[in-house]
Amino acid sequence: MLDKVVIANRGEIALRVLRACRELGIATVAVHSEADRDLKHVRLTDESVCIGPASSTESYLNIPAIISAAEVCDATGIHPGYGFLSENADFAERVESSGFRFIGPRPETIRLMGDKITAIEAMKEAGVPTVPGSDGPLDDDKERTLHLAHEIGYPVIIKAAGGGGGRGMRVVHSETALLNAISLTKSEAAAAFGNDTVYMEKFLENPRHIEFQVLADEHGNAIHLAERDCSMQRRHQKVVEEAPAPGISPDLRTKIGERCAEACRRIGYRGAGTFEFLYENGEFYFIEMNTRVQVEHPVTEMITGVDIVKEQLLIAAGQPLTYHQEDIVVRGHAVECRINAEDPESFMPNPGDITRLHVPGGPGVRVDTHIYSGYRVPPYYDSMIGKLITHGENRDVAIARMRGALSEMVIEGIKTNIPLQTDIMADCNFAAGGINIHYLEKKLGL
Ligand code: MV4
Repeated sequence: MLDKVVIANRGEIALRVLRACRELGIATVAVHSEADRDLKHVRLTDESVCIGPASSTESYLNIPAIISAAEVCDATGIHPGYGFLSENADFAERVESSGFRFIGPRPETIRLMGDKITAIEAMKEAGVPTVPGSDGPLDDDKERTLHLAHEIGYPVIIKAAGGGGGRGMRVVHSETALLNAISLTKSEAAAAFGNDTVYMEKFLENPRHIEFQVLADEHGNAIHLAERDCSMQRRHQKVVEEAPAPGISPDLRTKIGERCAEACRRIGYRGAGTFEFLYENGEFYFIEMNTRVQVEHPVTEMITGVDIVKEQLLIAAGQPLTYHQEDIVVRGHAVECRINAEDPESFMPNPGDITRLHVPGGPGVRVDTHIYSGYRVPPYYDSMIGKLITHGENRDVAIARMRGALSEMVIEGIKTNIPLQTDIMADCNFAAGGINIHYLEKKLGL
């Protein structure tokens, strides 16, 4: 049913999707930009099509070019990876109306989750705990808005319905600043997302970012694969992720995980998905759902043994889930360090030629990367060039293996954030577990 898949992405995730396809005997079509002819997956794929110039808008975001490539190659499905068109409901719709399977949720589901207000509403109805807030859009009634903020209690946060991932939000600490903050957020949202709808939530001051992985098939089955802690971030860019989240009891994991799985059944979710929560004082608060495979999916794969990308392909092919909830057991602990081609001090991207490369190995070490010795990192795309993932029987072992892996890794010719990651792995507060979303920026003195 899925015999040939177009990989509508680049870099490490394109290679990850190619490997999953190969394992399932699915042929692959790499669609790539003019700047990406030398990508590793382009060399390994069955077929490839150049879909446009280096600029993402003309290649990886070029919907007609990607669909044409699928037609020319007689593909059956399209895997969007993460970023680019992965959460674009219009793309998913055009893929499916052109007769291909979109390897992800139904377009209506992507649209439902793309609007943060409808997403929260759907989750609240399904029994997923949410942040106290406006329960819908803010209207023009200033008195009512002021009253609402008073009821919720300051500080509050104003968020754009069309935002997400840290875009289009503003914290308000007092009544005097509220109405002005709302108008500013509305005009920014109108310009950025073409939608000036905003909502209000209680602002949580020192939360952790914990997310639950789910899988759902077209036959009404849904399971959760426990949670990841992604609190180690800078400017909304995750730097280190781990699974499971330190200090979350098996009972709480089951309780929240089951709520997420039940929500998937209720909305008829299809594919892999992530429920993002803020976690503070022992409570989970849903904020957003991601309808794609995420960068940090490997830490979940390492602790559960489930191949998430393979499951995405099987689900898209109409098969029932390979696993029941009782098959899912958390084994040990996994940590992921994102490796970026960037200046470790300024965080500025640092593309260029990789003149020498040595990758780490040994027990519990996984390297997800598309780079090779002689590869030139182009300047046009995200600076992430790979991920180092370690697994161990407990968190200390996973971290010790990550320290070893980072020390073995040699990347010459470009600057990378390996020194920063080495620093984080030596940090005693990280070692203790449970740092919050502000920790890294404070540590870096921002
Ligand atoms: C919040 C919050 C505090 N309280 N919502 C930022 C990204 C977007 N996904 C939601 N974000 C936040 N929403 C309430 N009610 C703090 C953040 C936030 C954050 C969340 C996750 C990871 C990193 C973050 C960094 C700054 C702010």
